[in-house]
Amino acid sequence: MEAATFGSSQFTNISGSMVSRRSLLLKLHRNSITFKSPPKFSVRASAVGGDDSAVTLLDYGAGNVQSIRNAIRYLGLDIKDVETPEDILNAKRLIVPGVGAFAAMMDVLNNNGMAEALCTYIENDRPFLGICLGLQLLFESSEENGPVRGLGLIPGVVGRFDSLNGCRVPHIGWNALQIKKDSVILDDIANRHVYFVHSYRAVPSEENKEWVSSTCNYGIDFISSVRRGNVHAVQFHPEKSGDVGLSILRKFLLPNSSIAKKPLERKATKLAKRVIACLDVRTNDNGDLVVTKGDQYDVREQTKDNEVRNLGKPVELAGQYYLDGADEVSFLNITGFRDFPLGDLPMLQILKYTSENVFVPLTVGGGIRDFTDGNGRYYSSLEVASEYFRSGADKISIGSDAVYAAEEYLKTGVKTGKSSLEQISRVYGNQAVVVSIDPRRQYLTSEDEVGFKAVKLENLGPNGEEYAWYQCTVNGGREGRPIGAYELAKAVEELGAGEILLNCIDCDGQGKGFDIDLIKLISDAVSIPVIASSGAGTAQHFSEVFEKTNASAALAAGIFHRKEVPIESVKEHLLKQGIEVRM
Ligand code: 1PR
Repeated sequence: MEAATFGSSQFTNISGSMVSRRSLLLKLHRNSITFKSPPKFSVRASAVGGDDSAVTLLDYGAGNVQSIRNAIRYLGLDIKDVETPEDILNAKRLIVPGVGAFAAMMDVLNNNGMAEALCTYIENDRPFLGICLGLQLLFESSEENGPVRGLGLIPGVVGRFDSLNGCRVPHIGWNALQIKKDSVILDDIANRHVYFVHSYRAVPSEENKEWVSSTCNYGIDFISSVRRGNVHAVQFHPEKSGDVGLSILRKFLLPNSSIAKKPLERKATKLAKRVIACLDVRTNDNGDLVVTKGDQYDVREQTKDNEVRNLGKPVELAGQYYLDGADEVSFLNITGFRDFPLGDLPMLQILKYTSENVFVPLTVGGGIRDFTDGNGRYYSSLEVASEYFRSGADKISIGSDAVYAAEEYLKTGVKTGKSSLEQISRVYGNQAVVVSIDPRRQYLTSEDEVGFKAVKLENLGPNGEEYAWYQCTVNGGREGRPIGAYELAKAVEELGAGEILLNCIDCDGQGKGFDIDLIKLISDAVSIPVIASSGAGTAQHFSEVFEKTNASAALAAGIFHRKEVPIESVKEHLLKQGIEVRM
């Protein structure tokens, strides 16, 4: 089926009649909605190429677009960044990736005359691919910090997912598409999982149905892609959707290239549980950055020399886990709390090299906080995080600094907006901020012995204790703090965390299974996704954590590094247990 093209500036409006874009925009200007002015935002506008091998990229400067750059280069194409509206009008193929906040993006596009150029480019049916916010901007408006007006090319308002219907927000992970019409770039994708990370979505309606090429279900059916003629936009991230995503990009960028089809064994039907490989990274005594792994956070060998355990090279291992089917890869710079991360250039290089070949989400953590160096130069945590994003990270993870921020918040009841967590999630969106919790079990004989939330244990403590609370620690487990994991998780959700990485010092490296009591406690307490971590020793431990708790993902380190249980076997086991995973 060939989709209709639109060489003229005719659009279907909310009531179903055809109007010109200009009159639709005028209507929006006059209608009763009060649109908030988008906040001011400092911009780095970048631009595209004139020759056929170059792709024009609109980087409006508010988010991490390194991943899409890497994917385009991986496919053998050059990138020319948009610097002026004319660059948009002259583009042969234009990609508008979008991460960050809707208002900030529209502010930039409106102030630079890019919005008008984009409308003209799209009206002329020129090859366009919008990604995530790049899809949302086509709609009339978004409720994100708004309402804020969009380009108004597609009828509909972008609204927030509702966590009240049992779905965790943000929607993070690999979900399945229902193809609604021939979309050219999505051929063969119907049965495969693709990677989403967003809190806002547009919904299909009578008014926009001629645009909708696929939907996805997450509590409700929302629009996962649109297509009209040469204009495409997707809510998911093809640049982070592994080989499936690369084939989507290839079809858009190189429409005449032939693509080898991977035989399909299983059909994707819903949001998959994620399996994450984690690499704890630190400098060893020879000064090399290595992947290490501790037992209850002790990463030194029990030998005379007491050296840091060396389990391999970070870039190589991450690349291998990608090929093995890891749904995400996390790097934790475990001595980041005492070193200055921006002085840690090897870590930034690891991210840079890894992201050139690994097309699933990359998270990096360790040492994200405000910092003043030896010369008195102050770096905000936002600068530190931005450097990680520029080097290829998709999410950053905050440990110690989030504990201090939560303690302060619980003490004063005031959100200052100044913590690293708040600053980074405000600019990059909460889906880009993970809080990593390092709790240690503290046994109790009765539930109300301390002022922190306690759980009744499945297995009694060493002295027959029936209860425990989970004390948060900082600096890699070295210091216990007066706050429980439950209290911390709820506080950081309010402060803007998009996801929780839930470690457990008692279980770390033990291979005896995840701490089900802890993971159940936290995953029931918050409505953001929770990643279960620490203690995986067998594939069965993964099915146990997904069957007994509401964890969205499970992470392991030691068993993958020591090649005891391959990622593929974990996934095959989960499938046999009826748990949906990405294959
Ligand atoms: O506090 O913001 O600088 O962040 C430091 C980060 O480094 C935190 O995320 C913290 O969890 C991590 N970290 C600090 N010290 C250690 C250590 O091991 N000495 N690693 C450490 C934490 C936990 C997981 C591990 C799982 C799975 N390691 O990363 O990978 O427990 O292991 P397993 O499957 O082998 O059981 P900041």
